[in-house]
Amino acid sequence: MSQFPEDFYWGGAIAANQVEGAWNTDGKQASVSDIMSYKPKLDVTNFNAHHQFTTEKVIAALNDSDIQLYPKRRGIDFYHHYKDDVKLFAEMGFKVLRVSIAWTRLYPTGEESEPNEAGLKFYHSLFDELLSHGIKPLVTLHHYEMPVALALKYNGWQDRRVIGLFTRFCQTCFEQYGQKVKLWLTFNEVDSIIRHPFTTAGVLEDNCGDETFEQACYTALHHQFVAAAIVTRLCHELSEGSKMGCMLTKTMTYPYSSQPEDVAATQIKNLNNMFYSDVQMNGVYPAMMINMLRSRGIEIPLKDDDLEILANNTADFLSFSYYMTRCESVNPDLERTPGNTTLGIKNPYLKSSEWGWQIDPVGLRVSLIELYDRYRKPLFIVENGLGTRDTVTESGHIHDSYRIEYLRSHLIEVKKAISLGVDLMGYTSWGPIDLISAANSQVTKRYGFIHVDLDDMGNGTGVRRKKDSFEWYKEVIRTNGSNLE
Ligand code: BGP
Repeated sequence: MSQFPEDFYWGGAIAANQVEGAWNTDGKQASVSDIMSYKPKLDVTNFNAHHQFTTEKVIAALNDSDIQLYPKRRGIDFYHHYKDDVKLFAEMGFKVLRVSIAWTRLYPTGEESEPNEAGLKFYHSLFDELLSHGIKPLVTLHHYEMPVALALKYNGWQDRRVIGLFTRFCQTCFEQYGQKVKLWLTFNEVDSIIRHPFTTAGVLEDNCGDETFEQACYTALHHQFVAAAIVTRLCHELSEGSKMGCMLTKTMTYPYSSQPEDVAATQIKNLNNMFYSDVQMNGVYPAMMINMLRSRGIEIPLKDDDLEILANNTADFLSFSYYMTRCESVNPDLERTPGNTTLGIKNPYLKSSEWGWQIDPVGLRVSLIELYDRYRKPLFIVENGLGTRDTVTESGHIHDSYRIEYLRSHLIEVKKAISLGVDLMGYTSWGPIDLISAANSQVTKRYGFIHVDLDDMGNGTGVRRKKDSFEWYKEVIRTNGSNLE
Protein backbone atom coordinates (compact mmCIF):
# COMPACT_ATOMS: atom_id res chain seq x y z
CA MET A 1 0.00 0.00 0.00
CA SER A 2 1.61 3.25 -1.07
CA GLN A 3 -1.30 5.56 -0.33
CA PHE A 4 -3.02 6.94 2.70
CA PRO A 5 -5.97 4.71 3.62
CA GLU A 6 -9.36 5.86 2.25
CA ASP A 7 -10.77 6.49 5.72
CA PHE A 8 -7.66 8.36 6.93
CA TYR A 9 -8.44 10.99 9.57
CA TRP A 10 -6.97 14.25 8.25
CA GLY A 11 -7.30 17.25 10.50
CA GLY A 12 -5.80 19.48 13.16
CA ALA A 13 -5.27 19.57 16.91
CA ILE A 14 -5.87 22.26 19.51
CA ALA A 15 -6.26 22.29 23.29
CA ALA A 16 -8.82 24.17 25.35
CA ASN A 17 -6.23 25.98 27.48
CA GLN A 18 -4.40 27.32 24.42
CA VAL A 19 -7.38 28.56 22.41
CA GLU A 20 -10.56 29.07 24.39
CA GLY A 21 -9.70 32.06 26.59
CA ALA A 22 -12.74 33.02 28.71
CA TRP A 23 -10.84 31.53 31.62
CA ASN A 24 -13.26 32.74 34.29
CA THR A 25 -16.45 32.94 32.23
CA ASP A 26 -19.71 31.03 32.79
CA GLY A 27 -18.58 29.43 36.02
CA LYS A 28 -15.15 28.27 34.88
CA GLN A 29 -12.33 28.59 37.39
CA ALA A 30 -8.56 28.58 37.00
CA SER A 31 -6.73 25.58 35.64
CA VAL A 32 -2.99 25.04 36.03
CA SER A 33 -2.42 26.58 32.60
CA ASP A 34 -4.19 29.78 33.57
CA ILE A 35 -1.38 30.59 35.92
CA MET A 36 1.40 29.99 33.36
CA SER A 37 2.92 33.35 32.57
CA TYR A 38 4.36 34.78 29.37
CA LYS A 39 7.98 33.63 28.91
CA PRO A 40 9.31 34.55 25.49
CA LYS A 41 12.90 34.06 26.64
CA LEU A 42 12.48 30.73 28.33
CA ASP A 43 15.92 29.44 29.30
CA VAL A 44 15.69 25.84 28.20
CA THR A 45 19.01 24.99 29.76
CA ASN A 46 17.13 25.48 33.01
CA PHE A 47 13.66 24.55 31.89
CA ASN A 48 12.72 22.96 35.19
CA ALA A 49 13.35 26.17 37.10
CA HIS A 50 10.55 27.78 35.09
CA HIS A 51 8.17 24.90 35.42
CA GLN A 52 8.55 23.89 39.03
CA PHE A 53 5.99 25.69 41.11
CA THR A 54 5.51 26.45 44.77
CA THR A 55 2.28 27.19 46.61
CA GLU A 56 3.36 30.79 47.04
CA LYS A 57 3.91 31.24 43.31
CA VAL A 58 0.52 29.75 42.47
CA ILE A 59 -1.33 31.93 44.96
CA ALA A 60 0.49 35.02 43.71
CA ALA A 61 -0.56 34.18 40.15
CA LEU A 62 -4.16 33.57 41.22
CA ASN A 63 -4.24 36.98 42.86
CA ASP A 64 -2.76 38.64 39.80
CA SER A 65 -5.50 39.78 37.44
CA ASP A 66 -3.05 40.83 34.69
CA ILE A 67 -4.47 39.27 31.53
CA GLN A 68 -1.43 40.33 29.47
CA LEU A 69 0.99 38.37 31.60
CA TYR A 70 -1.11 35.20 31.43
CA PRO A 71 -1.94 34.72 27.72
CA LYS A 72 -3.68 31.37 28.19
CA ARG A 73 -6.40 33.17 30.09
CA ARG A 74 -7.36 34.95 26.90
CA GLY A 75 -6.29 32.37 24.26
CA ILE A 76 -7.59 33.32 20.83
CA ASP A 77 -11.12 33.60 22.21
CA PHE A 78 -12.17 30.35 20.55
CA TYR A 79 -14.86 30.19 23.23
CA HIS A 80 -16.73 32.91 21.36
CA HIS A 81 -15.37 32.31 17.83
CA TYR A 82 -15.59 28.54 17.52
CA LYS A 83 -18.39 28.56 14.94
CA ASP A 84 -16.41 30.67 12.49
CA ASP A 85 -13.21 28.76 13.19
CA VAL A 86 -14.88 25.39 12.66
CA LYS A 87 -16.25 26.70 9.36
CA LEU A 88 -12.68 27.38 8.23
CA PHE A 89 -11.55 23.91 9.32
CA ALA A 90 -14.46 22.48 7.35
CA GLU A 91 -13.43 24.51 4.31
CA MET A 92 -10.04 22.78 4.46
CA GLY A 93 -11.90 19.47 4.44
CA PHE A 94 -11.01 18.33 7.97
CA LYS A 95 -12.30 14.87 8.83
CA VAL A 96 -11.35 15.24 12.48
CA LEU A 97 -10.54 17.98 14.97
CA ARG A 98 -8.63 17.15 18.11
CA VAL A 99 -9.83 19.29 21.03
CA SER A 100 -9.71 18.94 24.79
CA ILE A 101 -12.46 19.35 27.35
CA ALA A 102 -11.35 21.75 30.10
CA TRP A 103 -11.97 19.94 33.39
CA THR A 104 -12.54 23.37 35.01
CA ARG A 105 -15.48 24.19 32.73
CA LEU A 106 -17.33 21.10 33.90
CA TYR A 107 -16.06 20.90 37.47
CA PRO A 108 -14.49 24.31 38.27
CA THR A 109 -12.68 23.14 41.40
CA GLY A 110 -12.83 19.44 40.56
CA GLU A 111 -15.03 18.68 43.57
CA GLU A 112 -18.52 20.04 42.81
CA SER A 113 -21.31 17.54 43.26
CA GLU A 114 -22.93 18.46 39.93
CA PRO A 115 -21.32 19.52 36.65
CA ASN A 116 -21.53 23.14 35.56
CA GLU A 117 -24.41 23.46 33.06
CA ALA A 118 -22.80 26.26 31.04
CA GLY A 119 -19.66 24.18 30.57
CA LEU A 120 -21.65 21.14 29.47
CA LYS A 121 -23.55 23.27 27.01
CA PHE A 122 -20.41 24.76 25.47
CA TYR A 123 -18.96 21.38 24.50
CA HIS A 124 -22.34 20.11 23.27
CA SER A 125 -22.48 23.11 20.94
CA LEU A 126 -18.88 22.64 19.83
CA PHE A 127 -19.39 18.95 19.02
CA ASP A 128 -22.71 19.66 17.26
CA GLU A 129 -21.01 22.31 15.18
CA LEU A 130 -18.20 19.94 14.21
CA LEU A 131 -20.56 17.09 13.37
CA SER A 132 -22.79 19.36 11.29
CA HIS A 133 -19.72 19.92 9.08
CA GLY A 134 -18.84 16.24 8.95
CA ILE A 135 -15.87 16.68 11.31
CA LYS A 136 -15.42 14.03 14.00
CA PRO A 137 -14.19 15.23 17.41
CA LEU A 138 -11.12 13.54 18.86
CA VAL A 139 -11.22 14.52 22.51
CA THR A 140 -8.34 14.72 25.01
CA LEU A 141 -9.58 14.43 28.58
CA HIS A 142 -6.51 15.89 30.27
CA HIS A 143 -4.36 18.44 28.44
CA TYR A 144 -2.62 20.54 31.12
CA GLU A 145 -6.03 21.60 32.45
CA MET A 146 -6.35 20.28 35.99
CA PRO A 147 -8.20 22.61 38.39
CA VAL A 148 -5.70 24.68 40.37
CA ALA A 149 -7.87 24.02 43.41
CA LEU A 150 -6.86 20.34 43.24
CA ALA A 151 -3.19 21.23 42.95
CA LEU A 152 -3.40 23.33 46.10
CA LYS A 153 -5.56 20.97 48.12
CA TYR A 154 -4.17 17.56 47.12
CA ASN A 155 -0.83 18.41 45.52
CA GLY A 156 -2.49 17.33 42.31
CA TRP A 157 -2.08 13.77 41.16
CA GLN A 158 0.24 12.90 44.02
CA ASP A 159 -2.92 12.18 46.01
CA ARG A 160 -4.71 8.98 45.07
CA ARG A 161 -8.11 10.58 45.69
CA VAL A 162 -7.66 12.57 42.50
CA ILE A 163 -8.16 9.34 40.54
CA GLY A 164 -11.76 9.28 41.75
CA LEU A 165 -12.35 12.95 40.98
CA PHE A 166 -10.96 12.60 37.48
CA THR A 167 -12.97 9.43 36.88
CA ARG A 168 -16.14 11.29 37.79
CA PHE A 169 -15.27 14.09 35.35
CA CYS A 170 -14.64 11.52 32.61
CA GLN A 171 -17.86 9.67 33.42
CA THR A 172 -19.73 12.94 32.91
CA CYS A 173 -17.95 13.38 29.56
CA PHE A 174 -18.85 9.88 28.39
CA GLU A 175 -22.48 10.18 29.55
CA GLN A 176 -22.92 13.61 28.02
CA TYR A 177 -20.93 13.30 24.82
CA GLY A 178 -20.56 9.57 24.26
CA GLN A 179 -23.04 9.62 21.38
CA LYS A 180 -21.18 12.44 19.65
CA VAL A 181 -17.57 11.53 20.36
CA LYS A 182 -16.11 8.15 19.45
CA LEU A 183 -12.40 8.96 19.57
CA TRP A 184 -10.84 9.79 22.91
CA LEU A 185 -7.41 10.32 24.46
CA THR A 186 -6.62 10.09 28.16
CA PHE A 187 -3.56 12.18 29.12
CA ASN A 188 -1.81 14.49 26.70
CA GLU A 189 1.91 13.66 26.68
CA VAL A 190 1.67 11.64 29.89
CA ASP A 191 5.49 11.55 29.96
CA SER A 192 5.70 15.33 30.39
CA ILE A 193 5.23 14.92 34.14
CA ILE A 194 9.00 14.61 34.49
CA ARG A 195 9.58 17.82 32.52
CA HIS A 196 6.82 20.08 33.83
CA PRO A 197 5.14 18.36 36.77
CA PHE A 198 2.93 21.26 37.72
CA THR A 199 1.16 21.69 34.38
CA THR A 200 1.00 17.95 33.79
CA ALA A 201 -0.06 16.86 37.24
CA GLY A 202 -0.46 19.81 39.61
CA VAL A 203 2.55 18.76 41.73
CA LEU A 204 4.00 21.60 43.82
CA GLU A 205 7.53 21.11 45.03
CA ASP A 206 6.91 22.52 48.53
CA ASN A 207 3.84 20.37 49.13
CA CYS A 208 5.05 16.79 48.73
CA GLY A 209 4.76 15.72 52.38
CA ASP A 210 6.91 12.70 53.21
CA GLU A 211 7.92 12.12 49.62
CA THR A 212 10.79 13.77 47.78
CA PHE A 213 9.76 15.92 44.85
CA GLU A 214 10.97 13.30 42.36
CA GLN A 215 9.14 10.51 44.19
CA ALA A 216 5.99 12.67 44.26
CA CYS A 217 6.19 13.03 40.47
CA TYR A 218 6.38 9.25 39.94
CA THR A 219 3.60 8.71 42.48
CA ALA A 220 1.47 11.15 40.50
CA LEU A 221 2.42 9.42 37.26
CA HIS A 222 1.34 6.05 38.64
CA HIS A 223 -2.00 7.53 39.64
CA GLN A 224 -2.42 8.89 36.12
CA PHE A 225 -1.66 5.45 34.65
CA VAL A 226 -4.25 3.84 36.90
CA ALA A 227 -6.78 6.58 36.13
CA ALA A 228 -6.18 6.17 32.38
CA ALA A 229 -6.87 2.44 32.65
CA ILE A 230 -10.05 2.98 34.70
CA VAL A 231 -11.46 5.57 32.30
CA THR A 232 -10.56 3.41 29.31
CA ARG A 233 -12.81 0.71 30.76
CA LEU A 234 -15.49 3.25 31.55
CA CYS A 235 -15.34 4.70 28.08
CA HIS A 236 -15.90 1.27 26.51
CA GLU A 237 -18.87 0.71 28.84
CA LEU A 238 -20.54 4.08 28.42
CA SER A 239 -19.73 5.17 24.88
CA GLU A 240 -20.46 2.31 22.55
CA GLY A 241 -18.02 1.84 19.70
CA SER A 242 -15.55 4.32 21.17
CA LYS A 243 -11.81 3.99 20.96
CA MET A 244 -9.50 5.28 23.68
CA GLY A 245 -5.90 6.17 22.92
CA CYS A 246 -2.93 7.07 25.08
CA MET A 247 -0.60 9.89 24.08
CA LEU A 248 3.19 10.15 24.10
CA THR A 249 5.70 12.89 23.28
CA LYS A 250 7.78 10.96 20.77
CA THR A 251 11.27 12.25 21.40
CA MET A 252 13.51 10.18 19.17
CA THR A 253 17.16 10.29 20.22
CA TYR A 254 20.08 9.31 17.96
CA PRO A 255 23.59 8.38 19.08
CA TYR A 256 25.81 11.35 18.25
CA SER A 257 28.49 8.93 17.08
CA SER A 258 28.89 5.19 16.63
CA GLN A 259 31.06 5.06 19.74
CA PRO A 260 29.45 2.22 21.75
CA GLU A 261 29.15 4.40 24.87
CA ASP A 262 27.14 6.95 22.87
CA VAL A 263 24.89 4.17 21.59
CA ALA A 264 24.38 2.83 25.11
CA ALA A 265 23.51 6.28 26.51
CA THR A 266 21.08 6.79 23.63
CA GLN A 267 19.42 3.47 24.28
CA ILE A 268 18.59 4.55 27.82
CA LYS A 269 17.12 7.84 26.57
CA ASN A 270 14.86 5.98 24.15
CA LEU A 271 13.85 3.39 26.75
CA ASN A 272 12.95 6.24 29.08
CA ASN A 273 10.83 7.84 26.39
CA MET A 274 8.88 4.69 25.58
CA PHE A 275 8.47 3.61 29.19
CA TYR A 276 5.17 5.52 29.31
CA SER A 277 3.64 3.95 26.23
CA ASP A 278 4.97 0.55 27.34
CA VAL A 279 2.82 0.80 30.46
CA GLN A 280 -0.26 2.05 28.62
CA MET A 281 -0.01 -0.20 25.56
CA ASN A 282 1.33 -3.38 27.20
CA GLY A 283 -0.37 -3.00 30.58
CA VAL A 284 2.76 -3.72 32.60
CA TYR A 285 5.62 -1.72 34.04
CA PRO A 286 8.83 -2.68 32.21
CA ALA A 287 11.09 -4.44 34.73
CA MET A 288 14.17 -2.56 33.55
CA MET A 289 12.53 0.78 34.23
CA ILE A 290 11.43 -0.31 37.70
CA ASN A 291 15.04 -1.24 38.43
CA MET A 292 16.38 2.02 37.05
CA LEU A 293 13.94 3.99 39.19
CA ARG A 294 14.72 1.90 42.25
CA SER A 295 18.43 2.63 41.84
CA ARG A 296 17.46 6.31 42.24
CA GLY A 297 15.42 5.56 45.35
CA ILE A 298 12.05 5.78 43.58
CA GLU A 299 9.27 3.24 44.14
CA ILE A 300 6.01 2.89 42.25
CA PRO A 301 3.27 3.08 44.93
CA LEU A 302 1.30 0.00 43.89
CA LYS A 303 -1.95 -0.63 45.75
CA ASP A 304 -4.65 -3.29 45.76
CA ASP A 305 -5.47 -4.37 42.24
CA ASP A 306 -3.51 -1.65 40.37
CA LEU A 307 -1.53 -4.15 38.31
CA GLU A 308 -4.68 -5.98 37.27
CA ILE A 309 -6.39 -2.72 36.28
CA LEU A 310 -3.40 -1.74 34.15
CA ALA A 311 -3.18 -5.17 32.54
CA ASN A 312 -6.86 -5.38 31.67
CA ASN A 313 -7.40 -1.90 30.28
CA THR A 314 -4.71 -1.05 27.79
CA ALA A 315 -5.18 1.69 25.20
CA ASP A 316 -6.84 0.88 21.88
CA PHE A 317 -4.32 2.91 19.95
CA LEU A 318 -1.17 4.92 20.51
CA SER A 319 -1.20 8.58 19.61
CA PHE A 320 1.84 10.79 19.76
CA SER A 321 3.26 14.22 19.10
CA TYR A 322 6.30 14.59 16.90
CA TYR A 323 8.19 17.82 16.30
CA MET A 324 11.94 17.21 16.48
CA THR A 325 14.75 14.80 17.29
CA ARG A 326 17.98 15.13 19.26
CA CYS A 327 21.29 13.37 19.81
CA GLU A 328 22.94 11.87 22.87
CA SER A 329 26.59 11.39 23.69
CA VAL A 330 28.89 10.82 26.63
CA ASN A 331 30.98 13.77 25.46
CA PRO A 332 29.96 16.68 27.72
CA ASP A 333 31.42 19.35 25.42
CA LEU A 334 29.05 19.02 22.49
CA GLU A 335 26.70 21.85 21.56
CA ARG A 336 23.15 21.49 22.86
CA THR A 337 19.91 22.80 21.44
CA PRO A 338 16.36 23.09 22.77
CA GLY A 339 13.50 20.91 21.68
CA ASN A 340 9.97 20.39 22.89
CA THR A 341 10.57 21.09 26.60
CA THR A 342 13.85 19.22 26.30
CA LEU A 343 17.48 19.92 25.65
CA GLY A 344 19.55 17.65 23.42
CA ILE A 345 22.81 17.50 21.55
CA LYS A 346 22.75 19.19 18.19
CA ASN A 347 22.64 16.95 15.15
CA PRO A 348 25.08 18.25 12.49
CA TYR A 349 22.84 16.92 9.71
CA LEU A 350 19.70 18.83 10.68
CA LYS A 351 18.46 22.39 10.52
CA SER A 352 16.64 23.98 13.43
CA SER A 353 13.62 26.22 13.79
CA GLU A 354 14.01 29.69 15.26
CA TRP A 355 13.19 28.14 18.65
CA GLY A 356 16.04 25.65 18.19
CA TRP A 357 13.88 22.57 17.53
CA GLN A 358 15.69 20.32 15.02
CA ILE A 359 13.64 19.60 11.94
CA ASP A 360 13.75 15.92 11.04
CA PRO A 361 11.11 14.47 8.70
CA VAL A 362 12.93 11.12 8.38
CA GLY A 363 12.80 10.79 12.15
CA LEU A 364 9.03 10.68 11.88
CA ARG A 365 9.23 7.66 9.57
CA VAL A 366 11.69 6.00 11.95
CA SER A 367 9.37 6.74 14.89
CA LEU A 368 6.32 5.32 13.16
CA ILE A 369 8.12 2.11 12.26
CA GLU A 370 9.62 1.75 15.71
CA LEU A 371 6.34 2.32 17.54
CA TYR A 372 4.30 0.07 15.29
CA ASP A 373 6.85 -2.70 15.48
CA ARG A 374 6.92 -2.38 19.27
CA TYR A 375 3.16 -2.36 19.94
CA ARG A 376 1.42 -3.74 16.80
CA LYS A 377 -1.58 -1.55 17.43
CA PRO A 378 -2.88 1.40 15.35
CA LEU A 379 -1.02 4.69 15.65
CA PHE A 380 -2.31 8.24 15.34
CA ILE A 381 -0.09 11.31 14.83
CA VAL A 382 -1.97 13.89 16.87
CA GLU A 383 0.58 16.71 16.81
CA ASN A 384 3.16 17.79 14.26
CA GLY A 385 3.96 21.24 12.96
CA LEU A 386 6.32 24.17 12.73
CA GLY A 387 6.09 26.97 15.25
CA THR A 388 7.54 30.10 13.71
CA ARG A 389 6.99 33.79 13.08
CA ASP A 390 4.87 34.86 10.10
CA THR A 391 4.82 38.16 8.25
CA VAL A 392 1.63 39.71 6.99
CA THR A 393 2.26 41.56 3.71
CA GLU A 394 0.77 44.97 3.01
CA SER A 395 -1.94 43.30 0.96
CA GLY A 396 -2.78 41.09 3.95
CA HIS A 397 -1.22 37.84 2.69
CA ILE A 398 0.91 35.38 4.63
CA HIS A 399 3.31 33.47 2.39
CA ASP A 400 4.32 30.60 4.65
CA SER A 401 6.18 28.36 2.21
CA TYR A 402 8.46 27.25 5.10
CA ARG A 403 5.44 25.76 6.90
CA ILE A 404 4.28 23.98 3.77
CA GLU A 405 7.78 22.57 3.30
CA TYR A 406 7.94 21.36 6.91
CA LEU A 407 4.57 19.61 6.73
CA ARG A 408 5.02 18.28 3.21
CA SER A 409 8.39 16.71 3.98
CA HIS A 410 6.99 15.06 7.12
CA LEU A 411 3.92 13.73 5.33
CA ILE A 412 6.07 12.20 2.59
CA GLU A 413 7.85 10.22 5.29
CA VAL A 414 4.51 9.24 6.81
CA LYS A 415 3.51 7.86 3.46
CA LYS A 416 6.68 5.77 3.28
CA ALA A 417 5.93 4.28 6.70
CA ILE A 418 2.38 3.44 5.62
CA SER A 419 3.71 1.75 2.51
CA LEU A 420 5.81 -0.50 4.74
CA GLY A 421 2.67 -1.58 6.55
CA VAL A 422 2.39 0.80 9.51
CA ASP A 423 -1.26 1.02 10.56
CA LEU A 424 -1.85 4.77 10.91
CA MET A 425 -5.33 6.05 11.71
CA GLY A 426 -4.79 9.73 11.04
CA TYR A 427 -2.78 12.91 11.18
CA THR A 428 -3.79 16.08 13.00
CA SER A 429 -1.32 18.90 12.55
CA TRP A 430 -0.70 20.95 15.68
CA GLY A 431 -2.33 24.35 15.84
CA PRO A 432 -4.25 24.57 12.53
CA ILE A 433 -5.13 28.03 13.78
CA ASP A 434 -2.56 30.22 15.59
CA LEU A 435 -2.82 29.72 19.34
CA ILE A 436 -0.92 30.33 22.56
CA SER A 437 2.23 28.21 22.70
CA ALA A 438 2.43 25.77 25.59
CA ALA A 439 5.93 26.41 26.87
CA ASN A 440 6.40 30.14 26.20
CA SER A 441 2.79 31.35 26.14
CA GLN A 442 3.47 33.22 22.92
CA VAL A 443 1.09 33.64 20.03
CA THR A 444 3.89 34.82 17.73
CA LYS A 445 5.26 31.29 17.71
CA ARG A 446 2.66 30.48 15.09
CA TYR A 447 1.63 27.04 13.88
CA GLY A 448 -1.56 27.78 11.98
CA PHE A 449 -2.92 27.53 8.47
CA ILE A 450 -5.10 30.33 9.78
CA HIS A 451 -3.48 33.51 11.04
CA VAL A 452 -4.95 35.25 14.08
CA ASP A 453 -4.36 39.00 14.29
CA LEU A 454 -3.05 39.15 17.84
CA ASP A 455 0.39 39.84 19.26
CA ASP A 456 1.96 38.39 22.38
CA MET A 457 0.40 41.08 24.56
CA GLY A 458 -3.06 40.33 23.19
CA ASN A 459 -3.18 43.49 21.06
CA GLY A 460 -4.92 43.16 17.70
CA THR A 461 -8.30 42.58 16.11
CA GLY A 462 -8.35 38.80 16.48
CA VAL A 463 -9.30 38.62 12.79
CA ARG A 464 -8.64 35.26 11.11
CA ARG A 465 -6.78 35.17 7.75
CA LYS A 466 -5.93 32.22 5.54
CA LYS A 467 -2.20 31.69 5.02
CA ASP A 468 -0.84 30.12 1.81
CA SER A 469 -0.65 26.83 3.68
CA PHE A 470 -4.45 26.87 4.05
CA GLU A 471 -5.04 26.09 0.35
CA TRP A 472 -2.12 23.69 0.32
CA TYR A 473 -3.44 21.57 3.20
CA LYS A 474 -6.93 21.66 1.71
CA GLU A 475 -5.47 20.13 -1.45
CA VAL A 476 -3.56 17.51 0.53
CA ILE A 477 -6.80 16.41 2.15
CA ARG A 478 -8.80 16.57 -1.09
CA THR A 479 -6.31 14.35 -2.89
CA ASN A 480 -5.79 12.14 0.19
CA GLY A 481 -2.11 12.99 0.11
CA SER A 482 -1.47 12.05 -3.49
CA ASN A 483 -0.28 15.58 -4.35
CA LEU A 484 2.56 15.54 -1.84
CA GLU A 485 5.37 14.67 -4.20
C1 BGP B 1 3.11 19.75 22.86
C2 BGP B 1 1.84 20.08 23.58
C3 BGP B 1 0.99 21.11 22.91
C4 BGP B 1 1.73 22.11 22.05
C5 BGP B 1 3.01 21.63 21.42
C6 BGP B 1 3.94 22.69 20.87
O1 BGP B 1 4.05 19.30 23.76
O2 BGP B 1 1.03 18.94 23.73
O3 BGP B 1 0.11 21.62 23.84
O4 BGP B 1 1.69 23.36 22.49
O5 BGP B 1 3.76 20.83 22.26
O6 BGP B 1 4.70 23.29 21.89
P1 BGP B 1 4.77 24.85 22.07
O7 BGP B 1 3.35 25.30 22.12
O8 BGP B 1 5.51 25.11 23.32
O9 BGP B 1 5.46 25.36 20.86
